[in-house]
Amino acid sequence: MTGPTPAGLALALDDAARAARPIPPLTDAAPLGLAEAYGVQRLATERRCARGESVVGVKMGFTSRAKMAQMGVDDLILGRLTDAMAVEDGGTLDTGGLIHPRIEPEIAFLLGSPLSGRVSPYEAARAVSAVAVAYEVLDSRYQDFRFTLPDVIADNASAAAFGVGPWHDPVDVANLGLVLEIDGRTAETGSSAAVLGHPLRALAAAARLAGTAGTGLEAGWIVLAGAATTAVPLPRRAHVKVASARLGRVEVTTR
Ligand code: 0L1
Ligand code: MG
Repeated sequence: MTGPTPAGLALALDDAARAARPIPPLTDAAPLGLAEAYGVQRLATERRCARGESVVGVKMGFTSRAKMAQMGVDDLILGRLTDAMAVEDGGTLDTGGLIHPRIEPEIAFLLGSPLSGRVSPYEAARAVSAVAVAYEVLDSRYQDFRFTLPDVIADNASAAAFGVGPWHDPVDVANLGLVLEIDGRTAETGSSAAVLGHPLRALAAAARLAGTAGTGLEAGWIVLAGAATTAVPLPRRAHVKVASARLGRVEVTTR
C-alpha cells in the first residue's frame, strides 16, 4: 500500500489552516524526508496562490538556540510569506481563524536585488535595501504544536502572519535590543545577536535554503531573519508592540 502523495499532504495542511482545525504530525503516519517536506510546503503555497495570494518573501525559523530548545529541533528552516499573511503596522489581526497562535520579535530585511545559493553575510548585506523591526505570528497546524523537523517544514515553518515597522536605510543590525510588549507589559526582551550571532547570517542561510525549497530570493521580497527570543502565546483582544531603540516600533491589535 502506498502512503499519501505530496499533494495529499499539502491539501491536508492547507485544509487544517483554513478550518483552524489541527491535525496529527504527518510523520506519525509515514516518514518524510527534508526535500520531500519542502515539496509539500511548495505545493501548499501553490494552493494559496491559486486562491489569489502572492509570495512576498520568506521567513527563517529556528535561528536561535532559544527557539531550537523551545521546539526540540536542531536545524534552520525556511517558510514562505504571502501578502495575505501581512498585517499593516498598527493594524488588527483576527486570531479567530488561528489555532494556537504565538508571537515573536524579529528583524526584517527588504531585498533590493535577488539572492540565491551560497553567499557570505557580506554578499547578503549588499542585497539589502532596507531593514525594519518586525514580528511573526506562528500557528502550527499540528495538534499541541508537536512536530518533527520535516513536519514543520511541510507546514511552512508555522508561518501565519507578520507585521513590519517603518523601513530604514540599512544599519548595522548585529546587536539591536528588541522588546516585545503585550498590553503594556514586557513579555520578552532579546538581542538581534541571538539570531545566529548576526541576522545577516540568517539572510545568507535563507539564500542557501531557498534553493532547497525550490525558490530563490527575489528583489522586493521581505526576509524575516528569525526570532530574537522564544515565542509567546498571542492572546485575543490584546495590543502588542515590538520596539527597538534604533529601528522604532511595530504594533498590532488582536481580536
Ligand atoms: O523560529 C521560527 O519561526 C520557527 C517556526 C516553526 C516552529 C514553531 O512553530 O515554533
Ligand atoms: Mg519566526
